[in-house]
Amino acid sequence: MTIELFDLAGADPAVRFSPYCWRIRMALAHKGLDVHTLPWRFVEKQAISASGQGAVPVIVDRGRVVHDSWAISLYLDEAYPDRPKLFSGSQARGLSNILRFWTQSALHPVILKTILNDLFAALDPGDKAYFRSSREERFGMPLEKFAFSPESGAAVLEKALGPFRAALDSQEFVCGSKPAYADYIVFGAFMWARAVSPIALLDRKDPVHAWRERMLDLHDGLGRNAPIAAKADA
Ligand SMILES: N[C@@H](CCC(=O)N[C@@H](CS)C(=O)NCC(=O)O)C(=O)O
Repeated sequence: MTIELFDLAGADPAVRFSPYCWRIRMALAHKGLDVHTLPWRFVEKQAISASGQGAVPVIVDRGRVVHDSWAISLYLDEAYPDRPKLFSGSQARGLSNILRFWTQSALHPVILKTILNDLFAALDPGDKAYFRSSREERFGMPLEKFAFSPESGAAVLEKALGPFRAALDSQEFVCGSKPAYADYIVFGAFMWARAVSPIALLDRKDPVHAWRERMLDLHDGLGRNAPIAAKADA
C-alpha cells in the first residue's frame, strides 16, 4: 500500500523544500515504504483539513491521517515494526527529540535567514503574499530586513554547527555507523537550503560537509537527485 505525503512545493511543483517534509521523505525511504508525494502549497489548507491543522508534512496511510513530522516518525516505527527502525529504542527517541529542538532553535533560524531571499524567489506565486505576511508578522520585520547577507549567514552557521561538527569528526552519522531518524532531522535543514539556494553553506573541508555528502547519497541518492529551483542551480 502506497503512503500519500502532502509535500511543500515551490513555483516548480517538482521542487520540494520543506525541512520537515524532507525528514519524512528520508524516513519513508529508510523503512522501504512506497510513497506518493502530492505537491502542496501554503495556501492549500483545505487539502489537508482532514489533519485538523494547516502545516505539512501530512501522511495518509490506509485511510489514517497523521500530521507533524515527529508524530509521523513515531507512527511509522509503530505501524511498521518489521521494517528498519528509525529509532532503536526509547534512548534513541529521547536523544533524537533533543536534537529535534536543537535543530529547530539553533539551525533552522540561521539557515532560514541565509536562504530567505532565494526561498522567497522559489515560492509559487500564489504563496508569496501569504508567506510574506505570515512571516513578517512572526519576525516582526520585513523579510528583506530579517535576511542575512550570504557571507554572514555562512559564518554564523559555522559557529552554530560547532558541537555537531565535533561529533561528526569521530563518527560517520549522527546515529553512529548507520543513519537513522536523528540524521534525517538535521539533513532536512540542508535539503531545505539545497532545494532553493545556490549559497554554499559549508566549507568543503568541514566534517559536516562530508556527512551531508553521505546523506545525499543515501537511499539511491534521494536527496542528491531531488529537483532544485532554477536559481539554486548555480
Ligand atoms: N512541527 C511541525 C512543523 C511543520 C511546519 O512548520 N511546516 C511548514 C512547512 S516547512 C508548514 O506547513 N507551514 C504552514 C504555514 O506556514 O502556514 C512538524 O514537525 O511537522
